[in-house]
Amino acid sequence: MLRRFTLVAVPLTLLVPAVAVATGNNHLEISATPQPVEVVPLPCFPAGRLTLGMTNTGRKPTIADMRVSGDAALTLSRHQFSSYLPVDQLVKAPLEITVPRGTAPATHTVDLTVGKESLHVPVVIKPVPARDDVLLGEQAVASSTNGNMRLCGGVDGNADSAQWGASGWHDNTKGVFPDTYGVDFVQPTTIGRVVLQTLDSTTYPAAVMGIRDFDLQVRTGTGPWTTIQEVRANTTGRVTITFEPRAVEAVQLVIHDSNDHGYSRIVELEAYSN
Ligand SMILES: [Ca+2]
Repeated sequence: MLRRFTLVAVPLTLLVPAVAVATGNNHLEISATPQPVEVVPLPCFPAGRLTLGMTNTGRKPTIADMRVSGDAALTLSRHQFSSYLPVDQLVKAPLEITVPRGTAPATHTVDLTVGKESLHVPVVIKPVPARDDVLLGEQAVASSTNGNMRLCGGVDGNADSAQWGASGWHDNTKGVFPDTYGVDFVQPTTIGRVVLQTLDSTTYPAAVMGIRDFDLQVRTGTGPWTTIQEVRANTTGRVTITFEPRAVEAVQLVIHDSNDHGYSRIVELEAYSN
């Protein structure tokens, strides 16, 4: 009798699980923005970016597992999005979508599934855009890349020093030079002007944090690098170098020092035919 009485005395709240696993319930909303999402088939062009969302419209917190799948043409940065879901609160996660160079323009689909709920998001593969800046989106090559930065950050089309953290590049060998950063073209490309935007913001002016000493080099075929120009004691944010246009297969900066003698910081490297 005593034992039975003890069981009855357990507070009712402890018998109800605080968290239930969602298995195809009707109290969950899946969302994704934007729709459609657009993707450009270049190796360093900014990826198509979807924000995935789950909202628990039930009366109790829950845990949900979203399965993320897509057509074979698409490379997805994640295949699952699992989260604890409080009631009536949108929980979000990013999904980056890329496709290989040469992928034909078409509309594909990313499928988001939670239990029996699913959402089919259109993914539009765009033609490669006409570009004045022939480095934009092309394959960047660097001697090293700091773990907080992106290799592609220097050729992603964003030259705004204020967005340096999300859209710039620097090496991973603090205080050790030279560092190199450039692009390998897939076919000979004519350039006659190169523009470097080094870090130059109100907080981090070029004279304090920017690249100071560097060489602009180009390569033709498998031949050795040719130095086009040497720049020394630079303190400006934007440096333009013009020269007799020539067809090259690669372009790079060899950076010998920065104004803080730490990292080689590039917000954007651009090249034009004239
Ligand atoms: Ca950039």
